Amino acid sequence: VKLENDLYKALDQNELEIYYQPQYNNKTSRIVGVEALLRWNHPKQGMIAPDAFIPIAEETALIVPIGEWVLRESCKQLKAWQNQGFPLESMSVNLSVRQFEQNNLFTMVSSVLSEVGLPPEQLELELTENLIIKNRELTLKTMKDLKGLGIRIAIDDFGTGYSSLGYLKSLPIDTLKIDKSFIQDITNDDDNAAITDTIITLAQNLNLNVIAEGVETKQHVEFLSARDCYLMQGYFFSRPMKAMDIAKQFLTV
Ligand code: G
Ligand code: G
Ligand code: MN
Ligand code: NA
Repeated sequence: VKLENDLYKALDQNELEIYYQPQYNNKTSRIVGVEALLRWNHPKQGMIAPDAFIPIAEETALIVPIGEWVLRESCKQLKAWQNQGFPLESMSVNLSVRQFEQNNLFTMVSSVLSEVGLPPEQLELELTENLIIKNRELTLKTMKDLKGLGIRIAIDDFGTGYSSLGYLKSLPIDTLKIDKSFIQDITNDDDNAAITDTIITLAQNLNLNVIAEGVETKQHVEFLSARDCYLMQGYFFSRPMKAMDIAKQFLTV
């Protein structure tokens, strides 16, 4: 209850902060985009990870104003980096179930994009499989509306949910993000290697982009490269960082 009360004030008191994690194209050795990852700088408890407060934000519906703030701030940040000459092409933003179910989601996203002046195709919204199986009709309609704007849609944590392949095929999806739990063990665990292999092949056959998450070692990079999965995100390349640190580290003038 205490954390919940504090969360009501967090946005107004500027305690929320967005970290950004680079997404690499290992073929061109360039960062193509970043994922926005929310952090809560709690005045007493210090930095709180999203796993500890996103569920509370969902239950209380605070995720709605917080999510809108994340979207606006991250789109503005991408625009700012581009204006500084940093050739990033994409911002990935996580969307939770509660947000996805808001009937003004389309209006909210389109007004943020026009307010910021960001081309819609530079925004990728990450949804989880669990969200898309909740209400099939609403999911399809909402996704089609969003796609109509020109934005891209990624399925996050792919492989950990329960959606069927036939259903996935019917949705306007651009990208599969391979869950980090599969990547973490690919070099020791034959099952995880097989699953990762299968997801990459699935994406390639369905003409979807595929990005591996949780890429931590050179072995991971080699495994993925050998299978032509060249989009990667993980500690091997960079941890999620403050916007300023991203610029310091990667903005070459
Ligand atoms: O950054 P970290 O690895 O701790 O993130 C943990 C989880 O929190 C991830 O599943 C991520 O999708 C989720 N998350 C991070 N930022 C946001 C956000 O802005 N909105 C939502 N809905 N989830 C987020
Ligand atoms: O949105 P999603 O659930 O995919 O969130 C990604 C999470 O994974 C974030 O909490 C981020 O901090 C974390 N993460 C990013 N790269 C790595 C990595 O290489 N290893 C591990 N263990 N976690 C990572
Ligand atoms: Mn994500
Ligand atoms: Na993920």
